[in-house]
Amino acid sequence: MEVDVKKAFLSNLGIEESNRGACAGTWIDTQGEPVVSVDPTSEQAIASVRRATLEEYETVVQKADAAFRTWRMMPAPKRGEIVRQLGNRFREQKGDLGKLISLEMGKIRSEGDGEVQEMIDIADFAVGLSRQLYGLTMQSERPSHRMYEQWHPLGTIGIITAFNFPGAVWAWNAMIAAVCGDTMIWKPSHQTPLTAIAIQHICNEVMRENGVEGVFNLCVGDGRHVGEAMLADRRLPLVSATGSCRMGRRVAEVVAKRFGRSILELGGNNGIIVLDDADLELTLRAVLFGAVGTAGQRCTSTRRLFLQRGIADRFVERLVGAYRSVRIGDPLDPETLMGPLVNAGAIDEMMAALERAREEGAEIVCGGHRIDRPGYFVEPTIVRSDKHLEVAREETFAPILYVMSVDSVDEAIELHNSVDQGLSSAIFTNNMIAAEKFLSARGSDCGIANVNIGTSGAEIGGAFGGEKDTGGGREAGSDSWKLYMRRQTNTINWGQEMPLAQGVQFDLS
Ligand code: UN1
Repeated sequence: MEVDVKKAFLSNLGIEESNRGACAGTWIDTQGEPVVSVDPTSEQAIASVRRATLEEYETVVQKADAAFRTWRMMPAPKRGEIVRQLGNRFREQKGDLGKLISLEMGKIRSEGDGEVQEMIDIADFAVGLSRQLYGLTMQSERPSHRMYEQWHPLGTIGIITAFNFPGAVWAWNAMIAAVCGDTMIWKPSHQTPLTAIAIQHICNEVMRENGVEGVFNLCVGDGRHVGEAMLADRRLPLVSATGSCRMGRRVAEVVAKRFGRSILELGGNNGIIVLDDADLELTLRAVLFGAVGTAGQRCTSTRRLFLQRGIADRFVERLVGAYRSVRIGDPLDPETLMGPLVNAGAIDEMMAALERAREEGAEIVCGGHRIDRPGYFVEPTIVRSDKHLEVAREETFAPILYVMSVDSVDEAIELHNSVDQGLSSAIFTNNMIAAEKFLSARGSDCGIANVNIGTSGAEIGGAFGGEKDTGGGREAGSDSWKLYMRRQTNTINWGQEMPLAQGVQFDLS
């Protein structure tokens, strides 16, 4: 983008050359170390943000906590109405926000727009949900007693997000938390603070129009300071965090110590099983999107491929052909299918993983190099080996696909489940028995298991998250909302007696 055009585009989204990094109703003049957001395509600085200090964080929590006291008393459908307006604003700004995400994070335009669509979708979902925060009624064992449960707002929620979905994952949490009556503090990734600033401006506008303040709050800060403060802060009854397993372990530990609740969406190591009878056209497209889409930087990216022997060589050959025709380049160019990695460190990690694969005796079938041009570009890479590589047990946030051959669906499931992570999984087959086996209790051990659909690109309607080291959290659709509220069981005696449960007698005289 031309410098002037870029400046105008950013300023339209409320982004200046230097930005304040915290907002609680109004923007706070943050005094922390500035963080520079770098365009991974050009390696040029886009703009900078001043991080919040611990004192500024304190101001944000106090405001959020004060706002909770009123927000929780607003009827949920009224909160839903405000979320509806927010969703509409995302609709209006979809193009610009999508472009900003592409610029700052490096995903291609269509995926940037798709991410904003995911924000719109979850807003719509939350609007409907605002009239459906249902509790159950139960049959009391005591005469003239009524028993039921209701759901109350929980408090101020901490939302910690990663660079790869700089808008959607916040929205999954924020839209649901908002209709549930919670206020929130968002700590975005230091790689993508500008997307957060733009979104915060939109929230501010909508909230101002509704005469409400302090529901959506922002705190760009250091993990070691602001992040740690959030984890230890008893005023945040729930911390929802997306990131690495290492980071999640720390979140779980510190939050649990104070009996807080956490929602963890951590690393994935997602596999696709392809059986001999699969529709290979369909499979090819799904594997390509899963492994190369977002340059392999989704939690749900396909990292491992288990091919039944009958089709293995043929499929790899076709996959290599497809990999070679992937257009790599500027994510804002509509012709591009794969943009850059997020930073130079990501390239180093990718190269280190490939080195380990070679040491373990694997073959790099295609790709494997950094591309010699400005920006953090790499070739999408296929690694083939006879056994399950040790390096393939770890999540490397890069477009590396480890391919293994298997004899049967049982062997494939066993290998598939042998890693520590458990986010997303898929099988490609037209054999109903194999598919059902994969979905059964002895099948995939992941939070998401698909048939003839790849591992990435889940819709918001389902609960999103995974098992084992993925952290066990669930966000977005289904009944994930329950984690953002507190449950209260109520029993009402409308009779003149005081019978005790379990038939206990406790009378004077
Ligand atoms: C993530 O990578 O953290 O299912 C989220 C998907 C997207 C969300 C990914 N809807 O790939």
